[in-house]
Amino acid sequence: MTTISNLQKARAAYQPKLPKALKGQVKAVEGAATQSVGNQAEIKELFPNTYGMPVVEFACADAATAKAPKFNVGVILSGGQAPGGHNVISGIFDGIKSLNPENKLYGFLMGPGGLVDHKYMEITPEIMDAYRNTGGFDIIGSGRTKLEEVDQFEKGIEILRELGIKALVIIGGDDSNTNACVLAEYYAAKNYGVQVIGCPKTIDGDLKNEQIEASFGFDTACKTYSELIGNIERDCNSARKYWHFIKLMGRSASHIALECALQTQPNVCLISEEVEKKAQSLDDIVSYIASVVAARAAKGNNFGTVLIPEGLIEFIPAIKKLIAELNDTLATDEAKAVERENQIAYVKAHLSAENLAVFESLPADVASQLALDRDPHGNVQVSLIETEKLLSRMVARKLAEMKKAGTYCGKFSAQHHFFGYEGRCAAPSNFDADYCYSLGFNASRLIAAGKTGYMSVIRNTTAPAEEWIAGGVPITMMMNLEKRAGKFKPVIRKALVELDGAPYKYFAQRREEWANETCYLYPGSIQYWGPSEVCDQTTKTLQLEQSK
Ligand code: FBP
Repeated sequence: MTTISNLQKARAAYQPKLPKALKGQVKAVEGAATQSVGNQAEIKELFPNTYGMPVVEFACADAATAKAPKFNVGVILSGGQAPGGHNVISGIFDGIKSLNPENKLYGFLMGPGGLVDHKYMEITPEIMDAYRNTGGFDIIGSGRTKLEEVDQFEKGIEILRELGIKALVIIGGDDSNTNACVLAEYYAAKNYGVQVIGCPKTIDGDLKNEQIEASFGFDTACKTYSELIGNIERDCNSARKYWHFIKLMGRSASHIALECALQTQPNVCLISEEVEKKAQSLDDIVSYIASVVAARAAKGNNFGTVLIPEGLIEFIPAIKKLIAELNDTLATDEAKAVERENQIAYVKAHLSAENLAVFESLPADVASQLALDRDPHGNVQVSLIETEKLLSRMVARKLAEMKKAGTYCGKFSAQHHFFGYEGRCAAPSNFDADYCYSLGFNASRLIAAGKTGYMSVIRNTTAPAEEWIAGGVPITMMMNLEKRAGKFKPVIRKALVELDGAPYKYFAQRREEWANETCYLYPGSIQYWGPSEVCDQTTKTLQLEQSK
């Protein structure tokens, strides 16, 4: 018997808000032809059938249209979990049923691999109702199989045909949406008659650009981490004896760390993009933290909080260079054949003298993580590197030297935390519940309009949901060529924290005060019912970016 909590029961009854334009009949208004953000000639050549398509915006249509002919849709959840995934699916479900109640939605199981291996389930109304407004991806599961080979696409079309599926929606991050575009192009080139639509997911917040204001899940994940950070700040301000080193998920980009800093005002927050810009070394970073610890100690405050973005290590220029050479070294067939226990010796034998020196200067656990497994998209698995412990160890050493030199006279005791998996499956905030449902419902309208190779996009998101703008953006528009696993590949450009952007500037102007004073903010838990200024606020990042 399935039991659910009272909160889940009450939350199941929540009806997510939709933009006005999606509430009745819609018409697609098309803009001008588009171009990719970089390498236009190359991207055009690689995507001859899906390049240059116009941006689409939906508007209310006056005339009611006849019931649409029946069609089926498939959906895939790809990559790391993000709050609101179930609502994207319920948006697609309600969207296609509103076009024709006989339409069916099939979910492919455990990520893109389900399409290739023909593992699927029909999402019935009863199943759908059990997952509305809940966190997690457990309705169909997720996975990181990379869809990039022709035989995978061909295996996919077999099952899509068998199930009468007219369109596939891939819910994923930058890499998964890149693959969605490759699949859309392949099916279009072959005239297979199956459309592919992407949806922008990732707690990391790095899938955003002029067209996409935010990836879903970022809002809830940051609010969840900020609640925990606020609790730790209050504990540390009560006991006054610990420095808390908190690593935050987010892969390469520091959007999550920055947003959490804006919500909680910690004593230190490192921003990887700034470290790279200023060409800081590990020692520079350690010296900065130690100087804040010493300044607070001089006022009798032997406590504090330090936020560390997960990808920090990759942005230290010397380490970035090392990772680039490691990526190329590990991408060869010869390297792939090396036994795991011999891999470190193999890379050491192949590194340049400069990179070998950096490699050998790192603690053994960090060095081996950089040299070992990549995820299926070729990324270093930064969530496995314990930067919070590495930094606190090095700060303790630096403070000991400062004590000897008479420049520090405090006590330093550290606690370590890693907040990542805690936030990825949280029940979606009202913003994510509404945003995700709208993204899914909107995807059903892109399918009905016959679009393929588009990403579902909802804009104007700091306004009330009624005023949100719904439409689609050709995925090729967001692409450029980047080096992956030793080769240049078409990929969606990842959005890193912009140092001339409003969120970073707001933080940079206040961080000195936050370092020296104790100005903690305690955001508390996500609220679902109550005044709109408590329940329906977007992230501070989005508010600052849209200057509201
Ligand atoms: P996506 O990019 O797939 O959304 O994943 C986000 C993320 O949570 C990163 O922040 C983190 O580095 C990574 O997934 C962890 O991956 P895994 O779940 O495979 O451990």
